[in-house]
Amino acid sequence: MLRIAIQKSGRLSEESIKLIKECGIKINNGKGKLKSAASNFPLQILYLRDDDIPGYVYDNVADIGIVGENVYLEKSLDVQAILKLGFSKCRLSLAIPKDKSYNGLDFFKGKNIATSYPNITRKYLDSNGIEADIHEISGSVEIAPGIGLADGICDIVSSGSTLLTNGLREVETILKSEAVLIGPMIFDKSKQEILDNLLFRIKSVQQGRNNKYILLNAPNDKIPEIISILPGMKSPTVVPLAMEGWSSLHSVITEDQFWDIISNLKNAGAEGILVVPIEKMIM
Ligand code: PRT
Ligand code: ZN
Repeated sequence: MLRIAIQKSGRLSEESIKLIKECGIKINNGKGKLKSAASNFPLQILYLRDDDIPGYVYDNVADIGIVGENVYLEKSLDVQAILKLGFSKCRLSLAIPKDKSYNGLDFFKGKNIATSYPNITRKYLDSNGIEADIHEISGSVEIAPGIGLADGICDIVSSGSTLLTNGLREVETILKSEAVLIGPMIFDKSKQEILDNLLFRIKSVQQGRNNKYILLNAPNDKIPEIISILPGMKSPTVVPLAMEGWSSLHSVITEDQFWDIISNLKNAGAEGILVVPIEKMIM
């Protein structure tokens, strides 16, 4: 049995549960539950506050966990980041009142910075040779400059609208963060086997999310040109259509690639282009 700790409720919880379910693992995640067991995979899920997850993994209360890199790095415990998960993306940034002029990091010399991330902030300032006072506060960091508690803040930014409504502007990005799967430095053999199976499933889901199945029709004489436009992968499947002289081409491309090549495909004579999501992809 492998125990995974995920956030009980918040910005990580929905995507964490979705990922587990997309791995084909059946869980009953009723409201208010503290833990649940999967019915078709040796996995137990513990629902916790995100800040506690690295500590629980370190103490072996949970075997693995899902947290933001920001929390993982702030706790700086002896646990490892096993895999980036691609959701709950955000950044940790320094921000100052928008009417203050900013001429680089020297601005912060001898200033007060309010943050819930004192360790990451301190490390960043130290590595840049800036001495500043760090005020650790646990929430509503963005109001600190407005009430005279600090000259600037270091906080999580996503859209930037929280900064804007509090009269602040982002001046430095310290860290780009996304959800990560964390675990201990060393696993038991039996746990490692379950983890390997889980990682195989997660990677198949991730590959599926990043790729699309593309189908298109083309006159046979256009096929070589169309194949030259379709990026990467092995050669596409070419299936004859009922209509004489026409074929259907099937291939796999990443979503970004699709938007880059769509007009080239059309110009080369492709018609009836379908782009279909892939549920899982095993490389
Ligand atoms: O209760 P618990 O302790 O479990 O949850 P929490 O309240 O500490 O965390 P939660 O759910 O807010 O965030 C969990 C994780 O999501 C964070 O550790 C980040 O890795 C990630 N994440 C992604 C964010 C954001 N986006 C985000 N926008 N975490 C926080 N915010 C906050 C930020 O603190 C600020 O107040 O949203 C505000 C900024 O958002 P914008 O869009 O206005 O810029
Ligand atoms: Zn938290």
